[in-house]
Amino acid sequence: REIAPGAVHLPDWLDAGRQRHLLEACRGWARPPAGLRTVRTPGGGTMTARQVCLGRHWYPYGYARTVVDGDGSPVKPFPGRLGELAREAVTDALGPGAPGADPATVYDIALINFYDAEARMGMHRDSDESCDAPVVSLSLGDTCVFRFGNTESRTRPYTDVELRSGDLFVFGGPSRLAYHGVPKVHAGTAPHELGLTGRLNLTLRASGFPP
Ligand code: MD5
Ligand code: FE
Repeated sequence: REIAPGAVHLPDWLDAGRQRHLLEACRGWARPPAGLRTVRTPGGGTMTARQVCLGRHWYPYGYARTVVDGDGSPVKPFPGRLGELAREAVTDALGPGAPGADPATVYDIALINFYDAEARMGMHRDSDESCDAPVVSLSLGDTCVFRFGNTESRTRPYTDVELRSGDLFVFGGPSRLAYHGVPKVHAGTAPHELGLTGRLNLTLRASGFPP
């Protein structure tokens, strides 16, 4: 389950009840104002996964307090219980002494990506935060192929991992700035009782920004 130094995959970390609960919360956050939006890239393209943010609004390539590229509304607050969930995740994946498991690390941003059957995410690095605490990733719904690469380039070597509903992935240490992407979503593989068509991924991040 250690895919690379600092990159730990814990399959089936959320039980069915916690998955349902988290999905319901995400559906609420996805509603306007400051709800789900299509991300437009500076080159004139659009991202195929649609996104909603809590705490701070991510747009290529920075963070804002309002939905600067959408309805202009203030971003929904980052709920304290997501901070507790992040600490629990880092502790389970990397141990109680790991950076990010301590109360001094403030998790304050959630990015939630909704993928339909055709959605993809190209190889990229997450480098818009000012804090090197681990990123916590939770997956719900359809299984995807997650491509975990290297810190030098978007190309090989990389490792493909299947992320399923309920899986936790924690990216810390030397893996924090690795290239990664989602080349494929396997449509129709979500647990039937969850009631989700497609895939949802929630990432929890510590920005390192002043409050
Ligand atoms: C997803 N999301 O499945 C992925 C999972 C994103 C994003 O990539 O930016 O919203 S989170 C993957 C991630 C985050 C930080 C570091 C690394 C992977 N990594 O070092 O591989 O929607
Ligand atoms: Fe990313």
